[in-house]
Amino acid sequence: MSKKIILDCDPGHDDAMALLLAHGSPEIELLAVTTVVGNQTLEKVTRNALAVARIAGITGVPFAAGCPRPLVREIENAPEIHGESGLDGPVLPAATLALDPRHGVQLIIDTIMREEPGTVTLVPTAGLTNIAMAVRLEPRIAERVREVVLMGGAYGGGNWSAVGEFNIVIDPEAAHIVFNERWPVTMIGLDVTHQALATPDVVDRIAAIGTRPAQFAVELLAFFREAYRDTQGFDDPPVHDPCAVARVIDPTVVTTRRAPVDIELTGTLTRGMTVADLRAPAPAGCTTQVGVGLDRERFWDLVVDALERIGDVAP
Ligand code: PIR
Ligand code: CA
Repeated sequence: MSKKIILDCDPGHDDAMALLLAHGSPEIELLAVTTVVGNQTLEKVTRNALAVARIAGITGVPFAAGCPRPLVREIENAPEIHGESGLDGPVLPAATLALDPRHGVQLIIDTIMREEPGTVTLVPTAGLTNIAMAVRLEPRIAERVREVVLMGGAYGGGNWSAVGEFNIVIDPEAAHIVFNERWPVTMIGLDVTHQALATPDVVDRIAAIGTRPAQFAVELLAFFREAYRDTQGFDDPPVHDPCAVARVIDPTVVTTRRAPVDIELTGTLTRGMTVADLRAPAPAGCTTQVGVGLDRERFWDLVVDALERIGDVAP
């Protein structure tokens, strides 16, 4: 049985890879795609999402724009990682899909309330503004979603501060809402995604597929490699967001531990830290899990397989 997901994203090179993985995976039924301010402005990430849809040949899936700024904080984007467009590198085609007229938050709510309870998984790969807004506007979604599997956070060191990960730091209040809801949350943080390195052999495998969408992925990874080398000192770029999708496709790809997680809102050095209490055992009723390990081989097999299944898409 395939798993129904809503992808909430801010493309973003790795968000684009997550969209390709979701679209190309037979285990996933992509119900909706929503965008949120993050790596770039809402306008830019939304345009990028629609461009990726065209490149991947995604049709019949509603795309909607969500929140243009975080709940409390000022807007923070990441142009040093994703460029001025949010998806620098490949040439992006004009959109062919029309945006859904609904607000992204409304699309999330409508989709969850329409489907059978317990069947929809929320997959946020950006700041959690839309998800927090959705559960405040329609609290019943907290019991209705199957789970939230998000890319964000870290327990072993950050990328936007010493201990903070970008998706949480840019809207910690939204993250606080999401992590303290009744729904099950699986946090796929940097501890996992820094193991998902697009090494040259991985890029070669993708290039060998020889299709336009695969070539697009190669171009994304080439830009991401340079950005990560120049700004973060990484030899190979970590492809964060597809790790959350991979966890939904096959839970064994990411090993997790059940542990309480809360969000630091007031620290001077630690604001936006995902404080995970990994002292075993987790208390009864703990609703949060934290990703601790990645089956790299299986992960990249899933990505390559998805791109092969997407095949060639007419321009
Ligand atoms: C990646 C991101 C932001 C900043 C850096 N340095 C690297 C984006 C990715 O799209 C991913 O969702 C998450 N935020 C990783 O922190
Ligand atoms: Ca992202």
